Amino acid sequence: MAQIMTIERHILEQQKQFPNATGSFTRLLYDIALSAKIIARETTRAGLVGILGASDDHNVYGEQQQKLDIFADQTIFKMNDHSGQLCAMASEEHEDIMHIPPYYDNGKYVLLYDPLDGSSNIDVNVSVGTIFAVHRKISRGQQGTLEDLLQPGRRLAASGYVTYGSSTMMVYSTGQGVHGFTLDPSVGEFLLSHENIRVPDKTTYYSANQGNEKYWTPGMRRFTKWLQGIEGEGRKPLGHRYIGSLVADFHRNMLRGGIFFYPGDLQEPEKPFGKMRLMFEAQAIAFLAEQAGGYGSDGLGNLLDIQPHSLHQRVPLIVGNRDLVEKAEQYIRDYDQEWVAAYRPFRDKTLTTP
Ligand code: AHM
Ligand code: MG
Repeated sequence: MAQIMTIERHILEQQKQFPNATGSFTRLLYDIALSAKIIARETTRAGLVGILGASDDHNVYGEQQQKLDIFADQTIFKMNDHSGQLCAMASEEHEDIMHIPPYYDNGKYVLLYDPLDGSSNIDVNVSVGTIFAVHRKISRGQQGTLEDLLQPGRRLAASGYVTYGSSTMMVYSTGQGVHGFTLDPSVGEFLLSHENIRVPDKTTYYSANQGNEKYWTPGMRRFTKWLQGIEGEGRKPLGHRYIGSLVADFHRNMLRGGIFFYPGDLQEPEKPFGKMRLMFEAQAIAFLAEQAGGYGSDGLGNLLDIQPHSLHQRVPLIVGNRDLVEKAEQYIRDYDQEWVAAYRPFRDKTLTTP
């Protein structure tokens, strides 16, 4: 029988490589994994709510019914606010920084998360995910600040995601490769199933909401034709796959090779940056991509080098095999000067805190 490695043991083994590690980081990742199990329990029951659930807004356990994204958001906060590892959190569901309640200890990390990404897919039984990113505290005071949260992706201590699909998987990186764990519901543990994931050289899929093509820039439209083998050197077309759940789309492409993009556009000239959020989606995903041998870009350069200026800042996201992402950058350079001129000021804006 092959050796069974739980996520907890795996994190501990990885931390052994840092002689000064106090175990704080290990506990933090373990608490995130525990939150994921609780969220998975609810997402797998989602379709039953109409049958079992409670017209009076209470579920079968007598608990108040909540929308799943709110439930996921509160679960992650509550699992992590009292552990002593964090000094602040930020969530896609909240406008502002979330401080640790005064009666709990502050720790040396901050956590950013998108509790249930792609949650519109829940009602139709399609995969959703949780995305998380961990930065080290850099400010001096006891409490965490925006300065701690708004660090470039290059400095991430860890990032990862959980995909609630045909099975629940947690995938994370602490900068030592990307590792995937599948939840075995019979024992309630995440078990190592995908060690040291590498993006394969052979590319299989491209993923984008092609319904938006008419809004895309000339460069991105031509790039798409290139992916389809219509434009350029007549390459074999890639298959098109799009779930509309970033975690699931990225996960598939990381395992099979390919590219995901949600580009910026000029549909509304004052919003040239697309849909994805830098701090809750793009940074974490770009970090994982790079750790797996791929690359994440906003079309102008490496997403991990962008200095963030606000929590809900949006960015174009182009991520996957490096050669494909660099090809997209080349098309943008060659054909999208107008868009670049509109987008660059948003990218280069600086943080202004009181
Ligand atoms: P959300 O954070 O509001 O759930 O939106 C993010 C999701 C991603 O998971 C997905 O890649 C994208 O939005 C899909 O957007 P669209 O429906 O425009 O294709
Ligand atoms: Mg989201």
